[in-house]
Amino acid sequence: MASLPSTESLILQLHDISAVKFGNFKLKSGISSPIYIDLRLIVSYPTLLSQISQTLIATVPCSTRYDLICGVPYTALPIATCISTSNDLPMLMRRKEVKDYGTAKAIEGVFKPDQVCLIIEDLVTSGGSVLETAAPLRAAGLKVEDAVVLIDREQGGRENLEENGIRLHSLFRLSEMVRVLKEKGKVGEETELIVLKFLEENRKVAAPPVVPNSVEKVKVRGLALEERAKVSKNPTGKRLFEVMVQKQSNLCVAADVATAKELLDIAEKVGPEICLLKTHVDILPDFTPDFGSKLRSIADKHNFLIFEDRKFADIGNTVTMQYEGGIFRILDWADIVNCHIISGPGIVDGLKLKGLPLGRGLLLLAEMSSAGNFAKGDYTAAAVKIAEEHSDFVIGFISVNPASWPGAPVNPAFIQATPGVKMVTGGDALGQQYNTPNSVIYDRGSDIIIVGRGIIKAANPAEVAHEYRRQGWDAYLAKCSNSS
Ligand code: 5BU
Repeated sequence: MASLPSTESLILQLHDISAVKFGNFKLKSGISSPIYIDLRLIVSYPTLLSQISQTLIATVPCSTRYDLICGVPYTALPIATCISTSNDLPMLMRRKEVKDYGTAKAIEGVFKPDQVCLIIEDLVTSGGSVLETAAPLRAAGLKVEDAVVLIDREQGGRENLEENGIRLHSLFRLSEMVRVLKEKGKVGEETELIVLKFLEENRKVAAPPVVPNSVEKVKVRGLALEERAKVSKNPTGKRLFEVMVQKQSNLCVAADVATAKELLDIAEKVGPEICLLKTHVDILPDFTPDFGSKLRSIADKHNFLIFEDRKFADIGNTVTMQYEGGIFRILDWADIVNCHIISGPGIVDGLKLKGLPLGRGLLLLAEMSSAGNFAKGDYTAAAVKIAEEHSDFVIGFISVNPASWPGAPVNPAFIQATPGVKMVTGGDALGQQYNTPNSVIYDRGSDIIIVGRGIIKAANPAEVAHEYRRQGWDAYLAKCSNSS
């Protein structure tokens, strides 16, 4: 293979074909820039295109693992194609506009979930375009850990991508490009200083949030969470939808820790990442009457709701007492509780008697995650019927595969929350069964992932919660951006 050209030679060639322009330009990110780089031109110079492609892929450290590549549309598509054909590397294509006919895929090409995809980009400013491409790839189950770019404009893209779990590798940086052009007499000192000053003053350009409707013309499958907040008849149900939107989170952490002290500690750590915290208050040996108010103040600080996974199962009269009284006084501090429907609709009447005046909400156990459970078929259908009859108090369901229910999706006012979630599928020794965030939200039609041990047993729960939140939310966005 011919030896690779130097960075300097590539910079000079780009200048020669007028791909580098100086003046006053408005960038996609909204800022005005004294330098503009138009890499679309390189398709007219096949030798340069090929040189750039080969040098670009050689920039990725050997230790980086990837199975596939995907170019950010459109400019990087020919670069990715060149890399693909010259290195026999399979490629994927991300559609900017998702088709509303045929197979309606956001990603074209063959892949398996958990394969690693390297993103190829021509130029990075805020990193927004790379994130727009990473979101549907991740939502499809692929891993995206690295991106390689020809030119890093040094305006916060590297940091924005890092925050989203993507390492950026660049062939060269904008300041380096200008320095070379100045050294070779292609631009004057004044121009160099203007560009360097501009870079200094614009070190951090925020990446626009990846909201499919704002970046692409797409059809929404079902109603978006904002709309569902409007149709929920219960104040807690409404609030839960609103918090999800505000925090861009569909993550509920199951805080099954050994003590109340640890629970408050984990709530504080994962608080910024979650829309909901789930408790089993009866496992806490150091429970004290002020537990509820302590947890409430953390919930208010981080804007999440509290769900006591009490699984009431008795007759209506008994559950009123269990809900309100005893040592735990759940009604005082839990926004949401849940119940089995094994005892019939009277259980909902009982809980509603106490909960509705305080604006609380109830989830019905329509399905369970454990192997061999009996909550299926007619039982699940009965839960939906009871929910419809009490839609002022019932806010939704504990479910596992609501997309498979007859007549799915059910009334959009109802929220679906799913336990048994981990980064990898599998189970535990006692019958728990796990699915991934993407399969729960995207394939199985749920709204909220409930994650316990996947987060609380991690060395750094806050970091891991961040990753679950990202994957869960990406899957929701991908679901929105696919037509039905
Ligand atoms: P895990 O550590 O992610 O397996 O914890 C799951 C949590 O969800 C745990 O608190 C269970 O009690 C809870 N759960 C569940 O796993 N499966 C169900 O069907 C229901 C609740 Br309902």
